[in-house]
Amino acid sequence: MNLPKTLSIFFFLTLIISSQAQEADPLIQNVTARNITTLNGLWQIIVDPLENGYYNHRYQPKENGFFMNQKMQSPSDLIEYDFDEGYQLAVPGDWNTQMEKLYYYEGNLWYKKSFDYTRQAANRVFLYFGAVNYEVKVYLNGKKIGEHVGGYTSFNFEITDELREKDNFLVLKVDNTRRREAVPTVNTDWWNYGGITRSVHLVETPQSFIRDYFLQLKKGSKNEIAGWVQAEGAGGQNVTVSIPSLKINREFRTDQNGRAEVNIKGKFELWSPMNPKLYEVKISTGTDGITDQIGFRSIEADGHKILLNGEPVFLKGVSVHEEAPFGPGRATSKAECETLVKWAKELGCNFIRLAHYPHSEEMVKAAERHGVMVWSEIPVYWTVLFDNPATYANAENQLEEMITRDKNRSNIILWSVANETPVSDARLDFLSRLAKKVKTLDNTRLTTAALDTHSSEDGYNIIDDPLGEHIDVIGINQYCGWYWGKPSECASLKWKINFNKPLIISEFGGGALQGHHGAPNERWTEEYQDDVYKYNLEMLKKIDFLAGTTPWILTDFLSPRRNLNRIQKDYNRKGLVSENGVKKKAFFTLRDFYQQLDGPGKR
Ligand code: GCB
Repeated sequence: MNLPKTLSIFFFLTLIISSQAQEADPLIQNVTARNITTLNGLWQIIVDPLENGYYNHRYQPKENGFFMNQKMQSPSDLIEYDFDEGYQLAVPGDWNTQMEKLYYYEGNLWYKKSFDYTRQAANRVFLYFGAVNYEVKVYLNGKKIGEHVGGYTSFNFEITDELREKDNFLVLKVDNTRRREAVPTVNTDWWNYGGITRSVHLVETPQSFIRDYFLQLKKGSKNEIAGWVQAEGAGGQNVTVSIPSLKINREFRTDQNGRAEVNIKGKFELWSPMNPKLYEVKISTGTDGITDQIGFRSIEADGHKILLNGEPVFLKGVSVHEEAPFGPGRATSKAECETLVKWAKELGCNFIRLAHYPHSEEMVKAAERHGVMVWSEIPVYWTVLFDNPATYANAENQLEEMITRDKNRSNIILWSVANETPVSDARLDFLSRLAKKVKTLDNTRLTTAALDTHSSEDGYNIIDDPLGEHIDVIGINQYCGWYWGKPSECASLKWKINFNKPLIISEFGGGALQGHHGAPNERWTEEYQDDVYKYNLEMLKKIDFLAGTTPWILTDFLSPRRNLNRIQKDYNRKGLVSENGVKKKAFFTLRDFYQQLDGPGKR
């Protein structure tokens, strides 16, 4: 046997295995519709940059780390920490904007929450996290429950056997150190908000329960739901799926793996921005039942057009970060998500690009209720290590977690695998594999990625990134009038596309400090930003293969790359709305453009 090859296979396997150590349980679908007890609220914390609570002075993991939540038992004891004498942070929430001394902090931090809990004797209990950035080890009552990597997706662990009625202590070791091999990598243009940024709940279920389900219209159909229900426990159970308002009540049977294939024909009122119809759908087994609000719609690409329910639709969009509408910090509440969606609606949007990572379930649901379609993406951003198998495994895991959570949301029409990644063979292999993976998880939606353009010919920008072959819809980010060219030069930019596929201009824009006025050629004024919009919108009007756009970006957002203090104060100023919620001039320019598109005979 060839030794170097054997070694490299061994190395590869070790990387994959170590990247997936103590994986979370398969995700429980639609957690908030279940019997939950929230652990949101104040948690005790210890800031531990040296990981002193985890490693000893020989850098070996400690048996008695901070996860033991030890207390002095006698006056002579030496225990150099006490969660209950330290600081507190609100969960959900990022740590950076809750405590001044953590503003720039990237590293290791411990969280602790004590609680009592009585479950019904025969039931099971799971510990659910909406998201923790970036890496977390979870301990309950001193025992390790599991770990998770990836800062923007949900995960859960079963804790039935570890849980007691009184004085549970849940300890998390959270680390948001940026790493070259991670997803995202070290280099981004958003704040690396650390901590438990989304909700934490205890979820109680019967022994045998409905873990997951996928109920959407069959690809290419408008009158047939095709999907499945995954139940825990023995096979051969009956699963009932009912939609009371349509008088649909159908029974299916699980196979030996607990999975029931579902197929339901019906006459559905289809979900659309004009009519965001959601049906109450009830799924039940002999032991469990769950209700969801599900919309049904079809989405397809036909040449350069995107068809929603069989009709061409122009995606009037805007990009959005998961940034609190009245910053700073992560958006954490339903009300904040509603505000962001409301602003997008005021702009005239029927679409948002949730950049650059999966946003909270609340955000996706808020958009769904308001008839706003969604582009959802994983943080494969700029220069991740495309030739590293562990990086691929991590990206694929985040992709799977994103799709697992949101696959029943009718407003999600696009799964995006990457943003502005440099062309290479390794990257093409990496991203095309991700695009293929999407189809194995969900073939009802379209794939996309935000690309750059690389070549020009006879005054045309040519869209020819080889990844275009592997995705359904092409996204292009371009910053004419900001990073290159003058705003007035943008109107005459011309485009050619080498693929018979829809195009979305997934970013354009420029920065302005809200309230800063001046001549249109003065950077950072609202007038300059407005000109960037005016001329770029002129350009868009002339692209006949354009299917939509998501300008960059709805609100100003924190990014440590933005160091021009007079203007930026750590904010990327390309928002159409300031961090205090005040609309800039360009907001109204984009709104007018979208209103014109709605006029008679327009797209
Ligand atoms: C981009 C990136 C986005 C940045 C933006 C900017 O191309 O995709 O993440 O924030 O440009 O403002 O430079």
